[in-house]
Amino acid sequence: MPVPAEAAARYRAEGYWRDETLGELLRGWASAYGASTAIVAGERGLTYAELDAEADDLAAGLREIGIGAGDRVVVHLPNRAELVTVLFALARLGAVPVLALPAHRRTEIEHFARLSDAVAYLIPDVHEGHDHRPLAGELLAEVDSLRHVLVAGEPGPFTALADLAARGAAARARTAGAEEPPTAGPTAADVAVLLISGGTTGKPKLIPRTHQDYAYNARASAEVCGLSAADVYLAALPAAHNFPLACPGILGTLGVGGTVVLAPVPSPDVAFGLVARHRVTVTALVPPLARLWVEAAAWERADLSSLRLLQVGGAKLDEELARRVTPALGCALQQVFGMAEGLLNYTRLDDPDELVFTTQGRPLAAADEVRVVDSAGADVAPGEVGELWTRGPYTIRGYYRAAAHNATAFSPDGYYRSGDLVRQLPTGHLVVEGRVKDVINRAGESVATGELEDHLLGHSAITQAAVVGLADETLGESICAVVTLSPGGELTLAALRGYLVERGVARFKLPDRLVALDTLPLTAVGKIDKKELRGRLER
Ligand code: OOB
Repeated sequence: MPVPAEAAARYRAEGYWRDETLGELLRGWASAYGASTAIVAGERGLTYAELDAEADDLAAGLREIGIGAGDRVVVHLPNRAELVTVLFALARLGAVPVLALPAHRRTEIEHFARLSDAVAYLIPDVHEGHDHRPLAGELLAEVDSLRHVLVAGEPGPFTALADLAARGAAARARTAGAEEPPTAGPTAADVAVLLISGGTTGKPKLIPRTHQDYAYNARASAEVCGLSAADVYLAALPAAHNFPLACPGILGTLGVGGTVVLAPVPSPDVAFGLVARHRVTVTALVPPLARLWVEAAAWERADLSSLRLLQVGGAKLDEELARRVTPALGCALQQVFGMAEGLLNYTRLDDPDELVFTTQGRPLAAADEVRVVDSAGADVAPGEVGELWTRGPYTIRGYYRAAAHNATAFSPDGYYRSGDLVRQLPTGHLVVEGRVKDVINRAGESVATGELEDHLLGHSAITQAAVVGLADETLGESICAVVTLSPGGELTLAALRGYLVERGVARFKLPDRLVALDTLPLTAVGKIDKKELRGRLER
């Protein structure tokens, strides 16, 4: 689904799109910052020059086994150096990674491999106690397009990435001095990565991001965060996700000559040590993790003094938690409301505190077009709640191989219908109010779950809240409040309803059921997983 020629010409003329690919960009960074440390993973450190050379070796090795321009490769790696080297190697070949998340399992991986006709599947040997090789063997036998399983670590019956890189290095040595083979690399308009949609319904979609749009995404995000060569970015979230990868994340940090530290897991017990050891200045978290960090900072003895910025996004950050970030962690807070489909909203470093605490930021680019519309697709009055529609220089015009879905997910004039309910302030900042599909229809009345969740979080005994609609014979849907409670906290349904009435919440919005859990289920990137909750409670 290409961007119409007129808009494309404008994005080029206005400097959003440059004639650059991720592979070429790394070449430039290596010549500018060659001896600086680009990546730290465990005990391993890679300079920019080493990263550049390793990407070349791997690209040559991949080429040796027949992987080339346009081929899709399902990349299923945790936060290890190989994830970064492979991304650049594939970029140089014009091959396209499908960026699966570590928590994905057979259902998702098989779907990605079949949908993309992937030729290779790239896995770690064992990660977090899970051996990835048996499933890889099954998929290799079952998915027709798959020809290779490549392993970061012990390969078992498959091919080790390290061997492939060595083979590539040897091939490169053989041809050194000879004329560079006239391999046609990708162009800036080609697809660089296929990201996974965070969609809450149906099977995950693949999101084609081009070299030029993704390069802009990372570069502009780095600018908004004031990133420089002095910054050390901790990739705590799974690095295959858009947020830690390019908002500004890994790519944005490398673009300014900074250092990326890859955390194997995002929990404070591991991550705090990395912050102290590597003098981390910036990181990004989803709200449930931000809560853990804020709480852990009170009792973990770790030197977090290097941190200057914590980005929080991926799901709504409640105001009360937002206000605790700076006192607890000693760094500034930035809210990020983004989507793999493109549009990114950031609170700015010089925004007044109130905007940082109570909004999810404003669009990154002047060329981002944002509409807030009602169910008929008409603009709502300024400040009213409606669905966010957007198009712009780094927002897709269609999902990959999804013609039927695209017909409804995008407007005829190319706006992405995000499904997010928002209101926009006069400053341009957006406040996320929930999801269109997350409205419960109880006995004919509409109840926005986001609004109710905000009220629940105002209760002193409640630490986390998710409101879900459950199928109900008489009501159509009933309202179920699922919460976690603060230590020693107690709550009954009657007391909760009384509290909500006192806050002026209409009676038809009161929960029919209250469920207190020790922990809420999380998605692959760590957001509260309502789909899973609903399934569990309806069983
Ligand atoms: C990020 O990307 P995805 O693709 O995993 O999820 C996108 C969806 C949005 O449509 C929205 O429903 C929700 O996640 N979301 C937020 C939010 N940030 C994302 N909802 C409320 N407040 C926020 N701050 O999640 C993502 C991509 C790039 C940067 C940051 C997050």
